[in-house]
Amino acid sequence: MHPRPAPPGGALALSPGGRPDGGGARGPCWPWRKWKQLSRLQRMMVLFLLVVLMLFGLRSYVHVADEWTAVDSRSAAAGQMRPANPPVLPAPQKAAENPEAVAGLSPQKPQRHFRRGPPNLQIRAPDGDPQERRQDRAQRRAEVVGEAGWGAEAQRDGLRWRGAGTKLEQGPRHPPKKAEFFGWPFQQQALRIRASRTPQNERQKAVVDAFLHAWAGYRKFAWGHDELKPLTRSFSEWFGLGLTLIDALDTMWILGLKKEFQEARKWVSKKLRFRKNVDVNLFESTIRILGGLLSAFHLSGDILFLKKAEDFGNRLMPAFRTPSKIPYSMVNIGTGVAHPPRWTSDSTVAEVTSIQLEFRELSRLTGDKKFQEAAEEVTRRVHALHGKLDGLVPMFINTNSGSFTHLGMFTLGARADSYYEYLLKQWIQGGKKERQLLEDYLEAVDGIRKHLLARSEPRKLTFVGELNHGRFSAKMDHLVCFLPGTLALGAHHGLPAEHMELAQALMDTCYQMYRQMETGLSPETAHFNLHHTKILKDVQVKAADRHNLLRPETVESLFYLYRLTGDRKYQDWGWEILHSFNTYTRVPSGGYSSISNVQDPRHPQPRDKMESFFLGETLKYLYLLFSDDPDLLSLDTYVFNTEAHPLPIWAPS
Ligand code: DMJ
Repeated sequence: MHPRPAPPGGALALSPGGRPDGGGARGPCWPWRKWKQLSRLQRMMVLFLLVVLMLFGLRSYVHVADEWTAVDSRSAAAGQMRPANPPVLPAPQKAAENPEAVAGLSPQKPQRHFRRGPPNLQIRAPDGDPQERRQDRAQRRAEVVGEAGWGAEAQRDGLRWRGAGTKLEQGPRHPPKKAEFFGWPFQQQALRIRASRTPQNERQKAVVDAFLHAWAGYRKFAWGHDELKPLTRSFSEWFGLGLTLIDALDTMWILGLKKEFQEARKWVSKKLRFRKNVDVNLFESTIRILGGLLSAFHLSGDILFLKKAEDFGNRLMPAFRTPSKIPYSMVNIGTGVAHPPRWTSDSTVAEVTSIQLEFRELSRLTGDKKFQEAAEEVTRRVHALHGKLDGLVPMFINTNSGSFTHLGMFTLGARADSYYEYLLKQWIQGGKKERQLLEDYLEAVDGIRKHLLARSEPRKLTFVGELNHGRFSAKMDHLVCFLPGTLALGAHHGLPAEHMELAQALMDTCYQMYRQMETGLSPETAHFNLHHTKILKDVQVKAADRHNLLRPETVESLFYLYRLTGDRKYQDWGWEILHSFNTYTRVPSGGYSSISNVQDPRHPQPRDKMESFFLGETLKYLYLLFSDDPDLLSLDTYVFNTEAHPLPIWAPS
């Protein structure tokens, strides 16, 4: 039987229960007859319902299609170990060795260094959530039809929060920036770190095991929160931004934990939102969140991380709006209101001088100079200040006057430590051209030698003490144990050989801070014995300093010392330390916990907290320490920020 012709107006297609070909169980005319029997109101309602259903259908189709595209590109991206922009590029054959060359970035093709022309539309961001991809597509369309720059920027400004309050920041507008931002990072020659493809030795596998154990606890009990509380199987919030997850992203990539990385990446894409009424500490959030996102971007090549970094960087900028240009410690990333801590108008010197690597890199990647300018202005001002002692800086700086406060107190520990680290590392990052940074660093190392070094009894360990208005104190924070690594790194980059000698002497001391404790774990602060006696050990501990927070500085320095000397004793020391972490801080249900007493192996008193830097730094440096591959994050290609996030060294121009 031939179907009857469809009634005019295509009503069949809208008829509930009918088939588009006009057929049906009760004969072709049945639905039409029924339709005609309906009142006008009933027909309107049916039509309305159908339209609503169609709209829903269309929406879910678009969503599912987006998800599938994302899954596809994600699995493709998963095999790609591609830092987006390593300026010190490896020999091309290295990339060629890798069969998973990125489309359009074939190692055979000539290198395209720092090309800043119009974006190459063939090169797509590897991934992103559907909304972000739609924004990208809109941006690219605008560029194709010649709307890039002013038009596209205006369009994006509407989407993007910039700076204080709800007001959009009216910064200088530079039309070419967006083209650079979207185009150039993907046009670089591919350098892949071969982490997940390099066979792991037994010690590295033990680190991976430790990481997975820590991650399992975080995943089960603290997913998306700042820190795991492994004993109570809960979490604590500091900024409420998934701190541990972000800090751990690049560690997962380096350890070859692709599945875990992808799951975390999905959280960043779907859940991480910075439009939040929350105060963050400028320094801590810069080194952990901004540094973590930038490094994840470089290693994975996934633009999602760069976009998040740019968004976050913009939200930190109000911190620099102070009378002195020395930033406040705290900034609300939702309201854009920045302020010093409640009890003072000071910031610490380490805080304001250890954000430069990240802000400079953010400017380089986005083409937006404001980040770099704000951070470097701080460097310039601190450089010119009075109150230093042979290159050593006091611990506090006032955000109104821009001057040092609490003069006469000098330490390489808390509140000043990474000032010294970032002098050297910025100099390396910038291609060793910024002389002022180098001079300040060299002067400071001389200042350390002159004023802060001493030797303990009975083992004559060289340590870095503190100076308080001319009085020397034989006190050294575990934090100071970053120094051997930094000194060794400087020597590797051409600074005097004595720096390496001092690095080795201090490395012994930091190891002894672990070795001389009953648990094999260092206290937070050591007091060195200066008296000739055989009864006392070199390392003395006060009751208030007996805790261990799973800090990284010693294993960080062990990594540098092994990488740069090849002496295996450093690996063995790190292996002992990992063993102690596993014995005294590992919580069976998942995670590791800081402890309150490193001198009591029977009751180390777990504190119920796993700091984000245990995954971001401690385990990463242990893994790198046990690697015998100098190309795994080569020290000639990358510089690690103070939270162990590798950033590329810029090519010399
Ligand atoms: C980390 O956040 C960084 O290493 C910082 O430089 C010092 N404090 C912790 C680790 O101890």
